[in-house]
Amino acid sequence: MTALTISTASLKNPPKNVKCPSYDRSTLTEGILHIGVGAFHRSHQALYLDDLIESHGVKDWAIYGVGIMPQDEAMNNALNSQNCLYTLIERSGDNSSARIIGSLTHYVFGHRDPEAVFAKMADPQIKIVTLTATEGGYCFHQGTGELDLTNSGIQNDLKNPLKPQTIFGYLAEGLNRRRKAGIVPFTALSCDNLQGNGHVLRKTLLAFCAQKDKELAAWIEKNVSFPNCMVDRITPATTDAEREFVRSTYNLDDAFPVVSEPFRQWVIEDDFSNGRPPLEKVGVQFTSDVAPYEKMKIRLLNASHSAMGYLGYLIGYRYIYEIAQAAEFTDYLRDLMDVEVTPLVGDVPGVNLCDYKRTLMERFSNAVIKDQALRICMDGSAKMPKFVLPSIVEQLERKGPIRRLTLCVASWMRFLTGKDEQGADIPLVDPMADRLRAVAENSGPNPRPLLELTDIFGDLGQSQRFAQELELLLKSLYEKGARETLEFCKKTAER
Ligand code: CS2
Repeated sequence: MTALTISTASLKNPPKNVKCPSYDRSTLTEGILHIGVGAFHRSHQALYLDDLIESHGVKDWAIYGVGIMPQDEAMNNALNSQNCLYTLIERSGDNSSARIIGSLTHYVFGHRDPEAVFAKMADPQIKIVTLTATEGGYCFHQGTGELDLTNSGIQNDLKNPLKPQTIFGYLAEGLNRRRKAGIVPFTALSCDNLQGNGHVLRKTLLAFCAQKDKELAAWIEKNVSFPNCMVDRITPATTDAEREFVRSTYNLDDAFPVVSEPFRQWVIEDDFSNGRPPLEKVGVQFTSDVAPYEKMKIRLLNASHSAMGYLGYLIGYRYIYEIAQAAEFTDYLRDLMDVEVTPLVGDVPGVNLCDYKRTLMERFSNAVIKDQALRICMDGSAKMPKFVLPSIVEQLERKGPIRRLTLCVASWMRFLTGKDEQGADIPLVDPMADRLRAVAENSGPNPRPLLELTDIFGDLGQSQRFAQELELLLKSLYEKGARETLEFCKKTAER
């Protein structure tokens, strides 16, 4: 049987086992503009909005999607050939469910057509701009927390405001047009894995705007709200295997489906200066303080991911579920979370941390979503300072245990040489890849030259205790290999 191509027309006669929007998409208006329509946005935020439209008839919060990176071309082609519809598959064990999401109603490739993005940002109907720009997209210096004005994207955006490359150029131009036209600004909501993501966005955007127009910066400071939020859903990158799964299981021909785990969570600070969708109706938690939730998620989930990714890859695993299920990782991951991270997390309202960690291990072990170790290992220069290093800093302050967290950093440093233990190439995906590889290759088991990169390590490189731990573990990774170093760590780390 020929597979059905996804489009508005095919929604009229969809496969029986696929849930489709029952609402008329032509009656929706777009209240949200989202920058960074990748797998995560499509498995998370777009689903919440789809639920809201489907179950509560809310029609004025459809999403206008934007891609600003050159590599978003494939998403642009796929979505625009499918009327912005796509299949979301949730998988766990033998269960799989498919749903076509209708809440994304436009997709524009800002990299080619920035003017369309500015015009939409200036449209009073847009009340919120949401962002998934990745951890590295905020271009701030780890040591100081200040916007990195030497970043080439930032420099471009200051010189060429109408041809921006970063979120800052787009937000500044869009907000400036609203200001000049006397339109209330939109709320700017970061949906990235950064602690205090709203605070970070506010600080970096104000610093960017102050470089070009002090009045604009002052107007934004006074009028724009930047809520913090915690987002969670493990969503692997789409590969041909997922396309094939959708075709063979659901008889759908989708150029860019997305596969995720069933779990999802979104906790948002209720601070929207220009209205918001009633997302509490579909399971979003609104609170006055997101900080405990963010800290729990980033320090436990994301850091454990990094700890599994680099070390697991060096040992030879390629998928996160293989690592989470491997007996050699069980005690390491448990103690990393229980001994080195949990004491820093504190109380999280309504959450039992033991249950939370147990659920994390079940989620990591999900074998059917096939989350790639290499997805986790991407962009380590941006993730390490957000997920792992802050816990080491806090443990050093309280003279607590750091060996398991330090092993994560050491395995990242070993990974950065771009060669695994058998001498095979490791594909390094990181904006700083060339620089990091060069330093890692030259310095080998000596971590000090990498530690001197203050844009990643801040002041942490000056801690003798941390440097010595790192030396010990990195030397062992080079001399004895990843598997033996993991055993050594398990045996010797403080409890
Ligand atoms: C992962 C996250 O990229 C990473 O390193 O830890 O993408 C993770 O899967 C999500 O934050 C889960 O919500």
